[in-house]
Amino acid sequence: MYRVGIVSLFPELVEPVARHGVVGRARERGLLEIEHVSPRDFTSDRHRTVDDRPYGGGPGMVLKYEPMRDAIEALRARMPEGSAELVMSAQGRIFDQAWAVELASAPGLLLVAGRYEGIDERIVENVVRAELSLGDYVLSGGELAAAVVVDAVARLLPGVLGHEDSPLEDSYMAGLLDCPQYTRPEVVDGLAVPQVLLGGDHGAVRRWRLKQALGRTWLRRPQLLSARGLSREEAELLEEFKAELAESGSGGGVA
Ligand code: 9D3
Repeated sequence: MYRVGIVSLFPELVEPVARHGVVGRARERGLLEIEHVSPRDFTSDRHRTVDDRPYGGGPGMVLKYEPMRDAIEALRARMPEGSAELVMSAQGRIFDQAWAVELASAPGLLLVAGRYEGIDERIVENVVRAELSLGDYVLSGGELAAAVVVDAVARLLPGVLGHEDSPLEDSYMAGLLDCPQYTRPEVVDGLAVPQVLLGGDHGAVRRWRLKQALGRTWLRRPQLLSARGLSREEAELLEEFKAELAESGSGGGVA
């Protein structure tokens, strides 16, 4: 059983992800457990104060150290030994699939989500040292980031996805953008499904999909291709893609 613990003032922002879809099913099947702890429950004053004004002045409020520390330590005591611990923060290392795989191999995952202008920096210095960012844009808190990480990690846990859920995620497509997909009808608004997908030649379908995945990755995210490298077959398929693109004379639908 993989354990996720989330420290946050707004568990209701994470809960929908925990209730529905792949993550919800994993919980129902006992493969995953998610627990929320609020720093509000670790205050001692009458107003249950979790935030205060920033030293040095400026707008907004900062989450106080002690309620945050005590919430993290209470949760940590219930997490499996060796669990990963991360503060959600735009100052962190940017999340990617390789990191999701690494997190899924730990026994559990403790995530700290902040609000307002941020968390007292001494939490990062002294309690949970690693920070994770989703990317270079501004959210209004860490809860949605925590939900993204939980979703990405949960689907990697053993037994969570049946093979039927991932027929196009065979390892040969790893590190590439997805190929285009189609379902019925065969023609709609004058647009036909590529002919190769209609015949029963599984080898031809596999090569077409791999070629499209390589071509789209080359067009849209070339740095993914240089990071991954290409097999001989892949290099040939990509050359075919480029030749067909030149022949069709268009940009290939790059957004
Ligand atoms: C530039 C923003 N800051 C101005 C001094 C204020 C601020 C904005 C947003 C402080 C905290 C936040 C909350 N963001 C997160 O908690 C967060 C986040 C993000 O904003 N972007 C990408 N990944 C993440 S992970 C957590």
